[in-house]
Amino acid sequence: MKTVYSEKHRLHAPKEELHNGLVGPPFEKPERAEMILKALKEKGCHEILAPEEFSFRHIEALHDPGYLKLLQSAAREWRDLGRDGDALPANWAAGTMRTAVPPVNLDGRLGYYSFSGDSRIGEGTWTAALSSAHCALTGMKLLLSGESGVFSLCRPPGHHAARDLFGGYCFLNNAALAAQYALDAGAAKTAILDLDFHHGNGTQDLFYHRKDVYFFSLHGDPLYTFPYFTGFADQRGSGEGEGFTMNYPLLPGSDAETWFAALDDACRRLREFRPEVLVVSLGVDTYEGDPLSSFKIRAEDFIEAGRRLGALKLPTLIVMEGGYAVDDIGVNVCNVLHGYAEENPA
Ligand code: SP5
Ligand code: ZN
Repeated sequence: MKTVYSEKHRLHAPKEELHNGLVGPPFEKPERAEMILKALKEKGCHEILAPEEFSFRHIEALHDPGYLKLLQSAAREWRDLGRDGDALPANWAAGTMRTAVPPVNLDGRLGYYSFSGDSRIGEGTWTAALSSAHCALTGMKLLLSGESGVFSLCRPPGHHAARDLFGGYCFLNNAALAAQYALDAGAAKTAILDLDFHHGNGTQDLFYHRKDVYFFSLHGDPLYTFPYFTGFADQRGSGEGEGFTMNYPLLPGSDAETWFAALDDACRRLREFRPEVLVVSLGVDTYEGDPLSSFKIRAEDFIEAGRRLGALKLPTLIVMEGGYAVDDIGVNVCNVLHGYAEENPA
């Protein structure tokens, strides 16, 4: 299977992360992508390609101009204020506070354009995030030129990023940008199936009012799980998009049986929708050994998950999202791709 990978992800390497009230070593780190790449190379059946560059209009199609400016300037503005380390938000508008106008002040803007305190913007974050988006766009371009399945080894991940919000380690919504690219290239309908342990709030938001992108997400119940305020079963889309968002919140500790039942339901609805292409937001943080999550998916279950994706017989772009058990992340991702390829031999 063709894999799109850029070394530029290394330019985003936050030194620390706020977690459980303490600043400690980051969960989202360059080793994640490097371990996946290493496992793919050991398998020997993957062709590794560098991403192409794409016009900025593809990014501007889904993200807000003021937001994109902040991503590009925050690290420099932070340093110009005499501060060390990476830019980090610490103030958010909640409840009835006024959000009509983006603040002038940097701390104000960092909060205005984010929803969580786990993500930092350093000198290289923008270059890495843009390159990650280019990996997804390149993967979709390959898919549209006739490949049956492509893997975009994106880092940083993307599914938490909304039109004008970063958070959950995400800055640009790679999967959403790829789906939009497919529509711009002439596809009438696409679907995004999000298997990351966390709800893909950014992707949901971007397409909530639309019927041309059907968004499915299996994730930890938001009453117990980050990002807490989104991903409920009664969120089904609105306006034209009503019925084109489908959430499967699952209780903490859910095992493979529960997860596959939800996956099968999503696959059944997905077949009925008949999209021309499928984008899979692949997080392997559903793994039983993941330090951030609580599902009980075993390494071998990921092979079966790949088979179910492959059995849909749709041109499929698999986009990397989360997964923090770094020692096992390579095997887990390879297992999904292997299962997919079993159903779709080259
Ligand atoms: C892409 C992705 O997977 N982003 C996830 C971001 C989660 N960041 C906040 C995690 C806080 C979880 N705390 C749970 C403690 C479990 N021991
Ligand atoms: Zn996740």
